[in-house]
Amino acid sequence: MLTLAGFSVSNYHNKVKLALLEKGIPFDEELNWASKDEETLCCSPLGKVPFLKTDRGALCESQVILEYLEDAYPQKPLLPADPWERAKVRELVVFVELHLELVARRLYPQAFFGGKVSASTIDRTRPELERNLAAFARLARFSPFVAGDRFTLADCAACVHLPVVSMACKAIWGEDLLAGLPVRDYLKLMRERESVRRIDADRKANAELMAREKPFAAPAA
Ligand SMILES: N[C@@H](CCC(=O)N[C@@H](CS)C(=O)NCC(=O)O)C(=O)O
Repeated sequence: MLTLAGFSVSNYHNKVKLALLEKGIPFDEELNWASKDEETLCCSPLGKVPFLKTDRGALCESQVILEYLEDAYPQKPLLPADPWERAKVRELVVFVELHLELVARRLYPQAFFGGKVSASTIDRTRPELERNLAAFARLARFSPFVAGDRFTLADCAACVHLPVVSMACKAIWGEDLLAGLPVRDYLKLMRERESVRRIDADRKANAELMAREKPFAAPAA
């Protein structure tokens, strides 16, 4: 049995959980608030979540986990068979994470966790995000899924990261920099899926737990 360790407010945790649910792979979940204890570091050396416990050992880094699941559980594939189409799906995952999520992540301490981000970081992040979003608009298909006409690994990433990027922009600038993209309609379509509804319900429950157990960490990413 696979065990997914992490917490359900985490977008990277939810990316992997979505793939597990979509592929119909049985798994358990283990709550881990990105601990830095020895047991966690043995599984995920930076103490980041998620990580996956398997009967062969632990695996960290959400994208590596997703690729492992594709290889080890080929049923209900979330990557197309054609090498070019597979690469285009992976291109979108890398693009969303490297150029949108990781750029917006600089804002999270202030946007979500009651901290402060320097004015210079906020100022330089906005044009960078605007440029990267315009570039993403050229790649993303939204027809109706982010990489085309079927649900893929790119949706596992886009569906969990885009709302967080959007919330961070609104919290910092009072403006959704993603408003020019069809993200609202896309997320509405995603929420028709049982897997996405489960992710949303678990996120809400975990956010309440987080607020109780970690009073200074507001729920967000
Ligand atoms: N590249 C990692 C990113 C994972 C990540 O940043 N997770 C966050 C939670 S959303 C985390 O563990 N943060 C705590 C930390 O960085 O110490 C992946 O794809 O799994």
